[in-house]
Amino acid sequence: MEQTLSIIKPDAVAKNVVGQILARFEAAGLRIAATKKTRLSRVDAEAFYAIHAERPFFKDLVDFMISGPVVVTVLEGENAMAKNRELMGATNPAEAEPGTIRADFADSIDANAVHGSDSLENAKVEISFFFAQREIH
Ligand code: RTP
Ligand code: MG
Repeated sequence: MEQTLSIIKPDAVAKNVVGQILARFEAAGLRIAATKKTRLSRVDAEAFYAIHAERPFFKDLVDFMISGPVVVTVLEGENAMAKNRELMGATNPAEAEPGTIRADFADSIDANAVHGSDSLENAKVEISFFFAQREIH
């Protein structure tokens, strides 16, 4: 069964909408295979988003991701990666389809509520960044 990584970002954790976001995953048929609340160090966030290291928004992205705790979740189900991306909506909440997580909970392109793996290959890397195999069920 396909797995993908979701991060509920510091803005959504601060807004106390973790349960509402996780409920959307379940309502869409995805299962929670692992989940935990954690806080990224600067080194963690720079490594996690290393693919964006040369982008102009990199420092803002890292600063934002370490600004408070996050909730990381392994989602499992048919087409889990694409399904999660669909539930999330566009990166910029102003462009996100109504009813998506970002349309409903995000404030800006930086504080955009959730992260989701964007390929199966990245999902594997991102899941093992946060979880040991024995923590995933
Ligand atoms: P994510 O990786 O967080 O799931 O978001 P994404 O795939 O939709 O977007 P991506 O292109 O991977 O960018 C990662 C995060 O960087 C911030 N960003 N800011 N100011 C900008 O132009 C800009 N572009 C991207 C966003 O917070 C985005 O989620
Ligand atoms: Mg991305």
